[in-house]
Amino acid sequence: MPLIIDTDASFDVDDVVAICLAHALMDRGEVDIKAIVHDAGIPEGIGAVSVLNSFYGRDDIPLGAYKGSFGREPNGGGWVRGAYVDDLVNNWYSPVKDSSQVPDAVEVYRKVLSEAADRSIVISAIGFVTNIADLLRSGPDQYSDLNGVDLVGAKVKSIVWQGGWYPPIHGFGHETYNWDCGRGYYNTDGCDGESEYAINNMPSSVDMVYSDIGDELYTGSSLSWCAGDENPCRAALIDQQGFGNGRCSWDGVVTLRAIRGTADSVGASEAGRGDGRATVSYWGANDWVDDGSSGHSWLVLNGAWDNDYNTMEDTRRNIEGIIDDLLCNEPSASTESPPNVEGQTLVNPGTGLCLHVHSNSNHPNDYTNVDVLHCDGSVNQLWQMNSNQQIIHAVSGKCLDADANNGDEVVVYACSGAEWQSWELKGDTIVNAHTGFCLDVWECVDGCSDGTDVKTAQCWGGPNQNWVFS
Ligand SMILES: [Ca+2]
Ligand SMILES: [Ca+2]
Repeated sequence: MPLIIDTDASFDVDDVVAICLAHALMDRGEVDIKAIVHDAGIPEGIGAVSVLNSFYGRDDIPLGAYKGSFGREPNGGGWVRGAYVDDLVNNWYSPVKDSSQVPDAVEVYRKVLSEAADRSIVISAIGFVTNIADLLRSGPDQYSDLNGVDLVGAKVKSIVWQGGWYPPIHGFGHETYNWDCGRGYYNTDGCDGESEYAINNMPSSVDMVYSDIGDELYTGSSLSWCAGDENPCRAALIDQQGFGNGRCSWDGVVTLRAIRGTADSVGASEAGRGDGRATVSYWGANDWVDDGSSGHSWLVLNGAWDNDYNTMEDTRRNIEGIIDDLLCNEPSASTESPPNVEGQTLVNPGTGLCLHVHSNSNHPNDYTNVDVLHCDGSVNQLWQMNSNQQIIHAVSGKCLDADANNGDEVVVYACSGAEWQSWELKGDTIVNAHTGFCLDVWECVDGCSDGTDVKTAQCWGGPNQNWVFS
C-alpha cells in the first residue's frame, strides 16, 4: 500500500508516533512509504523526520517541505517549536537537517503521484493543509501534464484526515487545530483558508476519511521502557511529554487507519458515507452537507453512538496497545552504524592512540568524555574540522568542547558557536581559542594506555600534546 505522510512534526509529538508506527508497519510489509512531506514553516521540522527515517534505515524515502512563512515564528503562544525537534536534529544522525535541503513539498507530491498506479496512493494528512492546497492549485510540470486537481483525481485513492470535529463525541461546526492553522498559538498568515480550499476542491473520486477519535487515546509511553537511548522516537516522546508519558494519538490513529484501510482497524465504524460530504469554512470550522455525495465518511469510536463508556475505554486501551507494540518493535534495518560517515582519526603519535568519544552510542549525550584509545576505526574516533574551526565528532555532529569550568576537561557537547569549541592547528598542536591551552593526553609524558583522559593544559611542546589527522 503506497503511502504519503503530510506532517507538521514539531508542533506536537503525535506526528512522531505516526511516522514511527508507519515505519514499523513498513518493516512488516504492510505499507510502502513513498514520501513524507512537512507542511509548516519551521525549517528543522523535516530534519526531525529525516532522523526518524534514518533510524529505521530509510534515508531513501523522498522528503519535501513547505517553504512559506507560516509557522516559522512564534506569536505569543511560543509552541511553534516542539521540544523535541532541536534535540533530534542536533543530536542524531540524519542526511537532512532543514528544509533548504529538500524540494518543495508540491514537487515531491507531483513526482510521486505521476509515477504511481492509478488511484493507488493513500495520504495520511496529519498536519496543516498548506501543501495539499498548493498541490491542487499546481499546474502541469516536468512530471505530469495534468493540473493538480486532475493529478490528484487520477492517482490518489484516499486521504485520511486529522481535522474537524464530528458527532457523537464532538459536534460539527468547530474550528480545530490543523484546519484553523493553530490560531491562538501563532500567526496563521499563509495558512488561513487553505483547509477550506483543499477540502472543498478535492476531486470527488478521492475517498475522504475524517478522524477526531485520537482524544483520550494515549500512545508512546511504552517507549520509555521498551526502547533505548538510541531510539529517536523514544527521545522525542520524552522530550515533549516527560519520561513514561504518552500523548494523545490523533495522528497515530489516522495513520494506522490510512495504512490498514478499515475503520475496524482503529476500533471504529464509519458514519456519513453516501449521505454527503464535509465542508470547511475559511477559518477552519468543519460542517457537513447532506447532498448525497459519496466517498466522505468520519470515524466513530466503538461504543460512542451508545454512550457506552466502558466499550469506548476498552477500545482506546486496545488501540493504544496495538500502536505501542508497533513502536516497541526493533527496526528491521536499523542504522545504528550509519553509512557514509566520513571523518579522520586524530592520532597522538607518541602513543599511537586515537582521540575517542567514550560512548557506545552514535549520539552521545552532552558532556560525554573524550579520551584516547587504541585506534579501532570506529565512528567514536572519526572527526572533521570545519571552516568554523570546530572539531566535529562526525557521527553525532557534536563538538569537541573544552570545559574551563570543569578542570579543563575535554568532552563532546552540542555545537553552540562558543569560543571554547573553537580550535586552531598550530604545528602539531591543537590550541583552544578560549584558553590558549593545548589538547593534552593527561599526565601522559612517558607513555600511557587505553582510556587515558584528554584535557587541555598549558602548551609546553611535549609529545602528549601532538596530534595528527590521519
Ligand atoms: Ca500533526
Ligand atoms: Ca576528557
